[in-house]
Amino acid sequence: MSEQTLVGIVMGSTSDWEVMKEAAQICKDFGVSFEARALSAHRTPLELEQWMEEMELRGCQAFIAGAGGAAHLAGVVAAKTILPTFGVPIPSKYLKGLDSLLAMVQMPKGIPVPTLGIGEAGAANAGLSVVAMLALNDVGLKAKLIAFRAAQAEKVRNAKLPELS
Ligand code: RP5
Repeated sequence: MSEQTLVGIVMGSTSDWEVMKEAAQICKDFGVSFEARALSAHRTPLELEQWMEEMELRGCQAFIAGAGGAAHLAGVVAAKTILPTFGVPIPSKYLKGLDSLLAMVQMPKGIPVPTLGIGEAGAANAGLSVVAMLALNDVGLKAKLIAFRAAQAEKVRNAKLPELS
């Protein structure tokens, strides 16, 4: 069997990659194996299902799904698996991602989609949420997450505000 791939990152379109690459970058930085694909709930529903099945066979532990507009992708992914599925609302052309956010976060009771903020910060935080989840059973990953937090705190402590002119 091929090596385990812990995280499946899926987005509705290649146009979502600029945002979703933030989630992939977090996985990469923490040494968490992932596969990222552009697969749509409405354009390629069969391929989405096949990929998800394959990911589960490869030992996937969580999905991150990003989509824009009537962003049903995360809900569809969550419906097809019991693995945790995190949603990332992608900024949309006319409603700036508010449509994507509401479509994801307002899932009816029973099939949750823990939803992050709109855009890059949401994508990065989805990655960090998955890292935190995996760190529950991985001491090495836990240490990396603690170090990441400490480095962030140190940056704030050392920050200097600009002088007044
Ligand atoms: C959604 O429609 C995608 O997630 C993307 O955010 C949006 C626009 O897709 P493209 O027209 O750029 O392919 O399905």
